[in-house]
Amino acid sequence: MIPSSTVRSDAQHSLLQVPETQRETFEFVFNDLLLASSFVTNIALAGLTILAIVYLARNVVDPRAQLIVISTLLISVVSISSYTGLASGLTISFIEMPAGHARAGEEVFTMWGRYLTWTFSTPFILIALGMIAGSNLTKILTSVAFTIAMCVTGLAAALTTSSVLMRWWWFVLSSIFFLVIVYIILVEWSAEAEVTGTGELFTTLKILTVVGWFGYPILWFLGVEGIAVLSVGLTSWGYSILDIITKYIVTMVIILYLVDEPDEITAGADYGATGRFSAADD
Ligand code: RET
Repeated sequence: MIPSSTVRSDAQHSLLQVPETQRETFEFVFNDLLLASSFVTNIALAGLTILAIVYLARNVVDPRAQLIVISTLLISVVSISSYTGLASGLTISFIEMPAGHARAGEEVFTMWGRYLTWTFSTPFILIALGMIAGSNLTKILTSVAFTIAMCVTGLAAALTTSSVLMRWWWFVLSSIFFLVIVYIILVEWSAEAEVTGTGELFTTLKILTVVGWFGYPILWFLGVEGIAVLSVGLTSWGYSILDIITKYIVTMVIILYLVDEPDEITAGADYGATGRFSAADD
């Protein structure tokens, strides 16, 4: 008997043809309403989040509070660019899966641009969280370095076509790096936030972040990159929904807290000054 995935693949080959040019990939995306809407919705939400931040935080003057605002802004700046890359067919490819994969030998739709751009967005989430907790540069930069490592090895997992074992080994490596970040958030920053006085806000952010972030490897595992039990459209919507929680909702929770410039967050006009400038000179 011919496995159903092979039949589907043959049908896909003859009916749709596996896209080869960027134009064909672009048309493939926009012929699939579920897939296209998962990209377009996020372009709209990232744009709205940018506008909301600019409007709500327009009166924030403290440089430390501003740094957190800018960090949240950059999450959506990366996101709108990331989803534009996906929607335009630029950061999507059809990749032939190796023997042993559930869709071995098939050209499988891979949204590798997601893994690539998380490399640039997740550091800004962590900078904002670490600063809210009142953590030090060592821990913030450690979390940033590990999230970059996690995303790049996740990208490698998705793009490796030589061996299914090597795909899963990349996945394991990426997951180990992920656990370092989870440890920093749950143990180090949670304790520091209590001392800083941002414990309550941090608890909300921590739950949204840790629960949301665990969804990504689960989706990778269940989606077409992993054991392939979820369709491409569903996987993409899964990531898009997780992005809404871990980026836009987290951002709005942070901004609504920051606009009042509470003492727990601010550090005075000289914060981070690189010259002899001082607020008193004004
Ligand atoms: C991958 C696959 C390999 C194993 C692990 C993963 C984790 C990804 C995470 C992504 C978070 C992304 C966010 C994006 C917001 O812009 C790469 C899926 C552990 C945790 C928050």
